[in-house]
Amino acid sequence: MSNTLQKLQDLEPSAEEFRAAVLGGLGAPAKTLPCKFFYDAEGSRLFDKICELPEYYPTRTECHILESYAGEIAKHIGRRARLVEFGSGAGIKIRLLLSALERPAAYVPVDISRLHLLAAASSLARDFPRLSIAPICADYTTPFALPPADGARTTVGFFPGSTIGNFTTDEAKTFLTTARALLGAGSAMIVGVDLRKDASILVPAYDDAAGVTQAFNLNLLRRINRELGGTFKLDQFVHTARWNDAAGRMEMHLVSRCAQTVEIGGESFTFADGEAIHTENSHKYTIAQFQDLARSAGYAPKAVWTDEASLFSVHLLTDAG
Ligand code: AVI
Repeated sequence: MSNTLQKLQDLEPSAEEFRAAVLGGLGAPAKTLPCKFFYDAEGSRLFDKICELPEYYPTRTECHILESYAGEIAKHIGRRARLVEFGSGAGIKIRLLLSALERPAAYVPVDISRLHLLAAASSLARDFPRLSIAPICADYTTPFALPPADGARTTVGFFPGSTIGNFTTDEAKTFLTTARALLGAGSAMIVGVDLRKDASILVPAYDDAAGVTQAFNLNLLRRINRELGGTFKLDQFVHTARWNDAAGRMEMHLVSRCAQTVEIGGESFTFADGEAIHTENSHKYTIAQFQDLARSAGYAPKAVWTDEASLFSVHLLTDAG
């Protein structure tokens, strides 16, 4: 392991937080589970597989945009930048930026999945031996502090993958506002945002023929069984993906195949036949809608890059002061 890889700052969410979220979500009149808990080791592995599916266009389209415009993005950012990535995952997209930047000063990957984070940080440290890497294991929607910005000229947030779409619009505004405060005065932010498009492209992206997204969705129930002593029978739930036009979002649900009762750590939850657990929203924005959202959070939209088919967008925002 390279000595440019700093000690992990570990703020991984506790089992108690997971338990409270699950009991609260399944106890509500319309059952929900927070999508941030998809990403245990198996969920992270399945998500990496989703990113390679032919139907799931966001990852390859965003990578194509980043590859095509990395030089332009690097010019906007300038030399000796410190990059802070929210939800760094496998750390593939950051390589495209780091390779184009002039003498990047540091990289701070922030991710909820500790094993995934450490593996990605070690691999990056091997490939960028002069880069200081300071991993933080945390839920980036909760407060955490950045390490000192030794020698960096500027700090730039990186939030790719359209993960911003997994928030409600209010949550997205709160996230951007909090991130702007964390990154500091004069900072910038690069955000990947999936664009609104026809449901005939969106639905298969969230319900692929190989069943990987189905396994990803159902893995949340497996995680509840393993970590909270749940009794979910996975074959008694069906994965569904729907486009909600009024809300401008894809939704994932797990629908009960029959009337049944599930126990979780001593509590019982009843399901009617056909009752759904809403597990994820994935909002899709127009460019103008997202720029308005960014302005409402104190950012000035500086530039936006898209692919030829206008499937996906990458926005550069700067602190409006
Ligand atoms: C992480 N996030 C942006 C993905 C999305 O597209 O909303 C998660 C995902 N859910 C199903 N497929 C991928």
